[in-house]
Amino acid sequence: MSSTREGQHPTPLATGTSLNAIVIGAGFAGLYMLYRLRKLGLSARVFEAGSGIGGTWFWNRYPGARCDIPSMEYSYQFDQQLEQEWEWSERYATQPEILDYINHVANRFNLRPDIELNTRIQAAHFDETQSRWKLGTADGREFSARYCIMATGCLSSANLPAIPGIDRFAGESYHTGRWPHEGVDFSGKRVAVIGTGSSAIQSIPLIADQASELYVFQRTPNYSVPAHNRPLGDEEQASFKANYRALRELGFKEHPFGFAHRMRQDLCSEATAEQRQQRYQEYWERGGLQFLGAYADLMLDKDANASAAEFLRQKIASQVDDPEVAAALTPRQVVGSKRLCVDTRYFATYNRPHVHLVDLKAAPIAQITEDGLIAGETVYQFDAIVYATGFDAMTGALARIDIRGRQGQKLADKWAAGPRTYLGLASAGFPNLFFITGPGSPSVLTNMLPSIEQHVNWISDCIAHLQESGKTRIEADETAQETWVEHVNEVANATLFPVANSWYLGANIPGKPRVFMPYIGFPSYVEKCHQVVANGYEGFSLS
Ligand code: NA7
Repeated sequence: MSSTREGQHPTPLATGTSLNAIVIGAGFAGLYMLYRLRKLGLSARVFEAGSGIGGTWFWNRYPGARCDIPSMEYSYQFDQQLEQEWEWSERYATQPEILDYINHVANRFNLRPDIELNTRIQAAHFDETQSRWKLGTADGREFSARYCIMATGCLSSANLPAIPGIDRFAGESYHTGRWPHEGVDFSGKRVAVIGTGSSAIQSIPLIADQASELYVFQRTPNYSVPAHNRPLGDEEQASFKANYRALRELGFKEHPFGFAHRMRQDLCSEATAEQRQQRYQEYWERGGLQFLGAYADLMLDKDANASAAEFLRQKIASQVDDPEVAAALTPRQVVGSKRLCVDTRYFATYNRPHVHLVDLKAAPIAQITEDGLIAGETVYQFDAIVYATGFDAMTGALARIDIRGRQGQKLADKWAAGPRTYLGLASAGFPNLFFITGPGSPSVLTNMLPSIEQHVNWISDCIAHLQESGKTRIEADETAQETWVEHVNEVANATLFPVANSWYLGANIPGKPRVFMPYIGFPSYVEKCHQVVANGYEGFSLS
């Protein structure tokens, strides 16, 4: 289903305008936040740096870009009619289809008139005397608002590595997260892809279909399970829709990562070798991220995880013809400690004669040159470079804004040793500032859509409460925040998630403090948020 009606975005807001709320970012989070603020009867505007809405799905247009969460679950649930009327075409939706859906939502709820595009907010300062946020745009305008809500996304600040000579390359350069809207034709070209995370794994088979030669520069190999993507049948879709309420509920109440199914409870540590093999094979055939749910202890028990890792390593060996290439593609880290990838034809692509894997472990990239790069002693030449080098995750987009709270304290200074939030929603010293899926909340370790909706619901209920009770300020308490940060770490350290150099820890960005950022366990998190409200906004000060 496609939505073609274009709504009208507003003309630039006049400098000096005062509003009830300002939202930064027009992805899934910003759109729903605006919807809820309007329901409260508040004046609000969303500012978006891009020339269109969609956030992550506006920017990530590389070949093969798809969601790794099944389409039927990766959608809003706040409006049951919307939920019923939208039809997804495939098990895993493509980027264009998801963007189409976002545009449909914006039109359906007439959200565009309050979304200003092409506008980057570069400063947000709290005015203590008035209890209001003063926001400044890159084009020099200033506005004020009682509430400032960051809907800036977890994977929105592209990471271009600081490789010497990076500006010298005379050919075409692309980052997967900043892909040209008109697309790129690699036909007959020699192409380099740097990186082998999810974006690379999705795009490499398609780039290989066009390129005359493809060089993949790999620093760390990743595990990947097949997507087994397919068209969604009418019956399958109808049956999911008929059970939407109950299925969504499972995500909130039972599944640790917010998925719409029951998590298995049986343990790998209690299974025989034969049973494990059978179970992994069954999950391999189902495909997708749910592989990590084959047993309840895969992310808790090292030996259990090792058996799943071994299964996946064997699968790489069975897909790749050249044993040396297969060995180089074989990961050694704990499965799931770096995000598990979901692919279509990825490993088999290395069987094509024009696709070459370059293992950077042995010889890192020394420099980019005018027509290629040098890794170790070897000189490579190509016409285009694709940087599939990921993002400054979870805090990168916030760090680009000059955020100052009470007494002029900079958020960047406060978070210098790692982000400090209460529930991932707020930070002490920064009243009336909310983060949607901020660090310290389940966010990237869940299906993002229910996580976003849960946060937006919490924030709007909180604002409604402040309005009704005549209060003008809410601020997280330092002690509640520190206890929460400690708890986030404790929970993570009881699992195998923090053991690799992943972007969950900021380890992909040189100099970024190594702190595990997402909170593990969606249902317990949701319950905690309920309790906080039930106990009169426990851990917050309202005035
Ligand atoms: P990822 O998963 O962060 O992957 C980035 C890849 O780029 C990864 O293989 C990195 O290797 C590699 N990388 C980063 N910097 C360099 C340098 N300097 N040299 C060589 N290789 C480098 O980003 P994606 O965009 O693929 O996926 C992000 C998320 O989006 C994904 O998890 C899904 O949730 C959707 P490393 O592993 O750091 O050694």
